Amino acid sequence: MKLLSGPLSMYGAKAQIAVAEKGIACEVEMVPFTLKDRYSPTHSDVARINPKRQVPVLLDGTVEIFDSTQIFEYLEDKFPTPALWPADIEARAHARLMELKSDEVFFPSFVVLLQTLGDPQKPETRSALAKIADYHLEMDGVLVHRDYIAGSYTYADIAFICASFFTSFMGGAPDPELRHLAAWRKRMMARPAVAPVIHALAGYLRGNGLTAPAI
Ligand SMILES: N[C@@H](CCC(=O)N[C@@H](CS)C(=O)NCC(=O)O)C(=O)O
Repeated sequence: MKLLSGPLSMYGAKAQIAVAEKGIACEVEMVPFTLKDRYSPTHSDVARINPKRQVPVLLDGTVEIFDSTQIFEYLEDKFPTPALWPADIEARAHARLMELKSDEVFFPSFVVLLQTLGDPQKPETRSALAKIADYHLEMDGVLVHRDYIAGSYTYADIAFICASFFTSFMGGAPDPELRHLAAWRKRMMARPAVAPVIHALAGYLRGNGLTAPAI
């Protein structure tokens, strides 16, 4: 099995953590990426397999798929243990929704910050930071009575630790007073499958003269 990811890819990091949690023998290859030229030139397998020309891409024999959430589903079907979706149908629906919200409700605010370069004078920056802060508050509430977002540890946690690393980098670090969220981040960073992936992202930022968020 081979996973194509990128050294600064939020979605790629999700798939890398999932593969590590499952303990799968999988080669992880970082596609060419620079801050200046981004993903150009596109890796040949990414161009061939993904019409969106994005990472992550997973190759496993005849299976060649893209999109981090599709990869989660494939890994879960092929390697059911340790389970990373809850067994209970309702809890599973909730976990899937929280995974989607991290990618599609929370993370887009990071994209706005990238576009404005976090300029506090721009109303879009202030609006994005406010949305990030609101989401952190919501997640702190979710974590009051549970260790993980959907109860047991799931892909929803993997998605949110990756997304919140990136938003923190652009000035959207969570308020340290949100102690349930802070405890969750500590719990996540204690996981052997999570810490190396997040530290590698931070290392890439530092290696390129950027300040990595404390996490
Ligand atoms: N929904 C996709 C998003 C993938 C994505 O946006 N990948 C980014 C890297 S984090 C990428 O490859 N961007 C290159 C491009 O869009 O040209 C997923 O979950 O995998």
